[in-house]
Amino acid sequence: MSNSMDDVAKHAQTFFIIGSNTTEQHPVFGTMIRRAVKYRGAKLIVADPRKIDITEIATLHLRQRPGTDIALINGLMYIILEKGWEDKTFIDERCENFDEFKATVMEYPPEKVAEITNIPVEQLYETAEIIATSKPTAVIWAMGITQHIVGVRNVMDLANLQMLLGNMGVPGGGVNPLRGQNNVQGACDMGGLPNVFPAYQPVTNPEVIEKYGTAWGLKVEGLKGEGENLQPATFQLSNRIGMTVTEMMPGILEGKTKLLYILGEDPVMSDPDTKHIRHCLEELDFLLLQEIFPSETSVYADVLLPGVTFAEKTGTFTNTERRVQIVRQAIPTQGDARNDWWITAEIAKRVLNIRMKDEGGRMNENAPYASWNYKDASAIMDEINALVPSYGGVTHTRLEAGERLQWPCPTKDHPGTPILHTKQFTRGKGKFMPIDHISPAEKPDDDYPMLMSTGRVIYHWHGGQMTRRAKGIMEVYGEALIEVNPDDAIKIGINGKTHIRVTSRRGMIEAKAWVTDRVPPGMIYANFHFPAASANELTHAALDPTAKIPEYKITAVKVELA
Ligand SMILES: Nc1nc2c(c(=O)[nH]1)N[C@H]1C(S)=C(S)[C@@H](COP(=O)(O)OP(=O)(O)OC[C@H]3O[C@@H](n4cnc5c(=O)[nH]c(N)nc54)[C@H](O)[C@@H]3O)O[C@H]1N2
Ligand SMILES: Nc1nc2c(c(=O)[nH]1)N[C@H]1C(S)=C(S)[C@@H](COP(=O)(O)OP(=O)(O)OC[C@H]3O[C@@H](n4cnc5c(=O)[nH]c(N)nc54)[C@H](O)[C@@H]3O)O[C@H]1N2
Ligand SMILES: [Mo]
Repeated sequence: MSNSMDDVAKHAQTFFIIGSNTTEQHPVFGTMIRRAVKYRGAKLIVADPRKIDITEIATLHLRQRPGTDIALINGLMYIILEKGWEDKTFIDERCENFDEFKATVMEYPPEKVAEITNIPVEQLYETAEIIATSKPTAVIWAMGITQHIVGVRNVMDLANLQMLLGNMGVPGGGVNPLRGQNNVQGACDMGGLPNVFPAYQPVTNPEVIEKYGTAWGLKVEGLKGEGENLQPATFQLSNRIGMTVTEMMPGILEGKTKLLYILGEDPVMSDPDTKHIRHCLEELDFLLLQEIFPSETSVYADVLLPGVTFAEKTGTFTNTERRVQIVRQAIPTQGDARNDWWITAEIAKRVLNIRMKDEGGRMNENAPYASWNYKDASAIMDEINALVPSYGGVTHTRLEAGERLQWPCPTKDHPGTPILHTKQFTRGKGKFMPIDHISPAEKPDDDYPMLMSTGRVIYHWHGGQMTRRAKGIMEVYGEALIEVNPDDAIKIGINGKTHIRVTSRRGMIEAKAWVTDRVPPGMIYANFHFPAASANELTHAALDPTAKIPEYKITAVKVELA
C-alpha cells in the first residue's frame, strides 16, 4: 500500500474498492472500513461482479462483467476529464505523458463502456462524481484486479486514475493493493522474486552484483580449470533473471527445470490446471519439500523436511502497509522440526560448497556475511539492516521496544514512512500510461457457456492444509460450495437436488451448489480449499505477460446436474 490502514480509515472521504472481498479476506482492514462508512459517513464504491458482504454498506455497487476493469476505469476517467474534475496542478507538476494517455481515455465514452462492462451509464456518472468530488479517494484492490492476463495493466490504470485526481502522496488517498499472505510483502522485499535482490535492486545491475557478492563472499578472485590449464578468474553472483513459479512448472516438461525446492507452497492445490501440475511433478527429477504438514504436493516429494509453524518461530512478518511486525516463539518446536531459516541455511552452505568446487573457486570466508551461521533470527535482521537500504533502521531492538516501523526506514533514528510518494515518485515524475481494454484469454462459447470465477471463502485458507485440520471450522464449512445464480439453477434443473458437475477444457469437479444472487446469471464462483472439488482442476495457465500471474478469475465452463 502507498498509504496505511489507519490513515485511509481516518482520512479517506471515499473508498473505491475494486476486486477485493475486503471484509471476508482482510477482516481487520475490512472492519476499519466498515466503521469509517458507518460512523464517519465516508462514501464507499464497490466494483465487483459478486454481491460480496461489503456491498451491503456500499453507496454504490458496480457489477461489472469479469475482466472489464480497464474499460470501467477508462470510462470513469473519460467522465472526469469531460467534467473538468481532474487535478490540473498535480498533473502539471508531478506527472508526464498526459496527452498520449488522454487520447486513449477519449476512446472510452460512457455508452461504449456500458456495453463492455454491463454497468449502466448513470452509475458511471454517479461513481465519477463521487470519487472526484468527495476527495481524497483511497483506491483499494486485491486479486480481482491482478489475477488476469491484464493484471499489470489493470494496476497501471488505477495508478492513472489516482494521478489524474491528485490522490497520490496525500493522507486518505493512494494506491492500496491488499497483500494476501502474512509475509508476502516481506518475501518480495527480501528478493523473493526472479529479477531483483532485496529492496527491489535489479539482479542485472553490476553495482548491486558487486555489493552483494562482496558482502556474501561470492566475489572472489580464484583459479579456473585443471592442471596446466589453470587460469585466474573472477567469480561473482549471477546476473541472470530467473523464472517465476508459473514458468518453472511448465519448464519441467521442457527440460528447463530439473529440481524444485518448495518451501510452504502446495502447488497441487494452488497452481492452475491441476492435472497438468501433477503431470509436471511426476516428470520432475527431484522434489524437495519443506512443510509443516503432509500436503497434496508431498506425495510427489523425494525429500520432505519439517519446517515450523508461525507459533514456533521468532522473526518478522511485513504486512500489507509495509509495517514490519515482530512475532515471538510461543510454543516449543515439535518433533524433528527445525526453523525454516536454519534448514535453508544448511542447504545453502552445502550447495555453495558444491558450486565452488565445480567451478574451481573458493568463497571469501572473511567477507562479513559469508558464513550462513546465524545464531538466531535477530542475527539475520542485523544482516538485513546492513544490506537492505529500506530496512536499514528496522532493528529487532526497536521492534521489541514497540516501535511501529514502516519501510522505507533507512537509519536507526528514522521514524519510518507511513505514506509513500509525498514529494515525488520513485522514478521522479509519475508517468501516465495509455491502457486499452483487452478481452480475457478464455471466453464462454457454445461448449462451455458459463464463466467461472475463483477465490476464497472466509472460513478457509487456500489449499486448506491448515484450516481443514481445524474441527470447528470444518463444522461450519466442511465441503466446497459453488455459488450459482437462482436463474441458472432453474436452467440447470437443480430443483431440490444438491450437487452439480462443472467441466472446463482441462477437467471436471462435482460439488454442492449454493444457490444465491451473490453471483450474477451466467457466472459461478468456486474455491480451491478442498482437494475433492478444487477449482484449479478447471482453471488454466493464461499468464499476464509481465507479472506471469495466471488468469484465475476467468474460466469458461459447462454446468450440469451431477
Ligand atoms: N479467509 C481467508 N482470507 C484470506 C485468504 C484465504 O485463503 N482465506 N488468502 C489471502 C491471500 S494470499 C490473498 S491474495 C487475499 C485475496 O483477497 P481478495 O482478492 O480480496 O479475495 P478473492 O477471493 O481472490 O477475490 C477478490 C474479489 O474479486 C472479485 N472479482 C472476480 N473477478 C473480478 C474482475 O474481473 N474484476 C473485479 N474488479 N473483481 C473481480 C471476486 O468477486 C472477489 O470478490 O486474501 C487473503 N486472505
Ligand atoms: N483458483 C485459484 N487459485 C489460486 C488463487 C485464486 O484466487 N484462485 N490465489 C492464488 C494466491 S493469491 C495464492 S497466495 C496462492 C496460495 O497458495 P499456497 O501458498 O500454495 O497455499 P497455502 O495453503 O497458503 O500454503 C501452502 C503450504 O504452506 C504450509 N505452511 C504454512 N506455514 C508454514 C511455515 O511456517 N513453514 C513451512 N515450511 N510451511 C508452512 C502449509 O501447510 C501449506 O500446505 O494460491 C493461488 N491460487
Ligand atoms: Mo495471495
